[in-house]
Amino acid sequence: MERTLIIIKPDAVGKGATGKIIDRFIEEGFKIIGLKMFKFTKDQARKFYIVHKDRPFYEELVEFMTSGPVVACVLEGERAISRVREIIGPTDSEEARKTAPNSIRALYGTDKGKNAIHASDSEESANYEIPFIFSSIEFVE
Ligand code: IDP
Ligand code: MG
Repeated sequence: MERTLIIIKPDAVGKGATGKIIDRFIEEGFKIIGLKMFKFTKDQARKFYIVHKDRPFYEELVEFMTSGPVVACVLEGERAISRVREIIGPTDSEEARKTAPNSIRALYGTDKGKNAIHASDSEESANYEIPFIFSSIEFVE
């Protein structure tokens, strides 16, 4: 069993897609073991995305991720990290609509920045991201 973090981003929360996205992961067989809504501060968003600090889109990403509330879930399942990445689709929502039309980014994303959802991309990132957002008493098991 593996754990991974997803964050439903401000664009998707704002358009009312939170329930549909969570339901998709339930239908795909994942167990939700942590769930919360919150709003990132700029400092928190910068730290969460610290691996991207030298990328040209870093400040745009921080602005976007702090523009409204987000909903984070810890999902548990076999090969959860890679399976969830598959379900969310490629980073660019337009590309997702061409190559993975049933992916979450194809269905709810707008472009490469406003792409509806974050998911941990490796065991290393899950191990950084899950305790960044959740403390141990917030898990249901
Ligand atoms: P990922 O979310 O598919 O793992 P990353 O390359 O890790 O994609 O980028 C993190 C996030 O930064 C993306 O989900 C997206 O919101 C944003 N981002 C990535 N590339 C661009 C870009 O070229 N312009 C604007 N925002 C971007
Ligand atoms: Mg990434």
